[in-house]
Amino acid sequence: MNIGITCYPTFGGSGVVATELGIAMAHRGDDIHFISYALPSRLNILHERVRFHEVTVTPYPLFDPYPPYTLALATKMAEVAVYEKLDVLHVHYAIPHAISAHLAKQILRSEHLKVITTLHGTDITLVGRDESYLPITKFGIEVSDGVTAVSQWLKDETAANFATQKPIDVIPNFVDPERFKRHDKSAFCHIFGGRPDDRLICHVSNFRPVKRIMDVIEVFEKVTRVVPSRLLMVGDGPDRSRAEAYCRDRRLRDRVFFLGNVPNLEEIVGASDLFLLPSESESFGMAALEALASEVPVIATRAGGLPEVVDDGVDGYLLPIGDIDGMAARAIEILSNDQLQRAMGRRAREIAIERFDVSKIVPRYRELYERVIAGAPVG
Ligand code: GMT
Repeated sequence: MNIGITCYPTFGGSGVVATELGIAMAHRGDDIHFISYALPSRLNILHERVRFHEVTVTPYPLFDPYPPYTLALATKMAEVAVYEKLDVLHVHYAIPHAISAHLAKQILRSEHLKVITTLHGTDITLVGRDESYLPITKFGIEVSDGVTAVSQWLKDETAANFATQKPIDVIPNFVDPERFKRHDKSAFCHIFGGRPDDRLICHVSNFRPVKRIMDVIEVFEKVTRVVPSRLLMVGDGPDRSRAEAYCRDRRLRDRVFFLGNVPNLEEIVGASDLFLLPSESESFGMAALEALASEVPVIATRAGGLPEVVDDGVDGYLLPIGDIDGMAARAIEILSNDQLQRAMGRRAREIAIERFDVSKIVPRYRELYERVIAGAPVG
């Protein structure tokens, strides 16, 4: 099958899922064409069946300050669809990608090309709910030939907030357990100036307000008073400066490390003893799944789709949003009991493999493509 994939190429869960999906499908024999304004950040392999098509927006004084990316993307999608004989355009994140894909179909007047839209979360819960985007998001969903959501929670939110009857397939995110697995932590304790038995706590996100990274720091502050530990903050984004300033003021700089968007994410996550994800909302929580697959228990909030990923009391704990004391108490409970930490970690990996192994989830997308192409009912 010839498949076009469009996503946001920068760091972020939807781009990660789109890229990993494309790579996995190429390994299974499909031809994959990524179409975006930059090379997706996780697209770091050379594969004969993977191509990248860059979208450039021709500058023109009248376009300042709003260059029409949506239109340039639609034009590139139509061009690639013709020359590469695409069967499917699979867009990740509804806005503006679903609209560009619909336009590409219109440009080509094509019945052959099918558009699949995968909803990831903030495209529905934040951006899509904004009045200025709601009607166009709803339109993008309704004109797609197939729609998927990464959790049941997101499917329900979409139906409720957009008052749409559009059938939506729930296909959860996935993880490659060969890549995300336990790693030796001894080297990391040394790098971060700790002792070998110090605990490593990890957080990975885009440091946007929805991630509540100040909660991560406050939980850590309480934990480190009881259990000697280091906090590894992976990622970057708008709340980083505030969090770093707080750590400087509270003299936490020797224990909290802001690492940025590291290339060796799996080593850092896999060397950690605990993962914190205290988000306000999370349609799925890809970072939590990668931690679980790496045998790292997760403490997260009971928000959005997180209960579909983390089993409360089994491979981590779920607490109310903003419950710093509760999260700190659970973190101390796990980190001061080796046996509990290891048992939760082992169960975490088993569950991640049972439910979210790449080899189980990717075929579900492939089946959806086939159903849509055959004109069979979806959802
Ligand atoms: O987490 C973000 O803010 C980035 C966002 C994205 O679209 O890149 O992530 C969303 O999609 C991920 C992949 O499906 C999910 O794992 C995240 O839970 C979801 N983020 C939110 O719902 C806040």
